[in-house]
Amino acid sequence: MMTMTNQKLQALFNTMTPKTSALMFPVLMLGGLMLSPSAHAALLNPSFEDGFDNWDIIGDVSIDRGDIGINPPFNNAQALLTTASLGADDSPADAGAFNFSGNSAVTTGSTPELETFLGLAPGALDMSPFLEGFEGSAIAQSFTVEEEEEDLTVSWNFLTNDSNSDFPFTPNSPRDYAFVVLDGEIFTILADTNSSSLASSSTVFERETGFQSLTLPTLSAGVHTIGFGVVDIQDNFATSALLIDIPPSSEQPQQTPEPTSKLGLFLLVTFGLVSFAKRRR
Ligand SMILES: [Ca+2]
Ligand SMILES: [Ca+2]
Ligand SMILES: [Ca+2]
Repeated sequence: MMTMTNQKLQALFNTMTPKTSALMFPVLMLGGLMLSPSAHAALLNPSFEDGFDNWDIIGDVSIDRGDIGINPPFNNAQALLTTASLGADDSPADAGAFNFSGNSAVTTGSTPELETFLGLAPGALDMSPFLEGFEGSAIAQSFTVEEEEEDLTVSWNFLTNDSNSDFPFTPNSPRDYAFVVLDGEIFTILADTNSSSLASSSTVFERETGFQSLTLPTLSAGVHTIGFGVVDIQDNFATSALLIDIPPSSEQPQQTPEPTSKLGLFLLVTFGLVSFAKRRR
């Protein structure tokens, strides 16, 4: 009985195979096209919902889900960067009180770890010979822009325990700051210790700007690299931080099915064509 069934199946398979193969060819071609990598039009994982997937990070960088006391502007996660702490953390707080990742910020200037990560020249983050960068943290991502890509808008919030310089040669000069790097150049300073939008913060930091938006200019088609960072100026003390979040809508507009659903669609099309062929026979 079992043998008969197998023979019947084998006979059925033999009659079907030529036509099935002929049908499979265009379907496989279609499947191959569907399974090819899709064109990524913009930042991947811009909203940090997948942690730092697709991002490069250096220094004290962590995913914050509102634990700092400020909810992420988009969905449930935001990037938190600080200038803590190669040296002592902020007095009188215990060491590490303003470090959220367990990884220390990295050096700038003569040992330009931060500049090198961002494609900047050593010392590029110094404000002046008397207002040098000391340590900081950054995130960066390289991404491809298609011609029809919408402009990228970033939400940021600068938080600080620092104040303007009281150094005799640089009285009242701003110190720590947060910045954007685009394609290896400092594109803009987001905020510094002198920013007029700084107000008292409900977080562990003394002051914050609150979330603000930055829209980047329309980028040419091709590969670009964007970076965000925060740096200690003049000394290692009085931590500053930067929150970054980017709307998930700026993620690739050309949505394609996931591999699993692609496989499901492929099988559906294949079996659909096979049954269609069988009905015709
Ligand atoms: Ca988010
Ligand atoms: Ca520091
Ligand atoms: Ca500082």
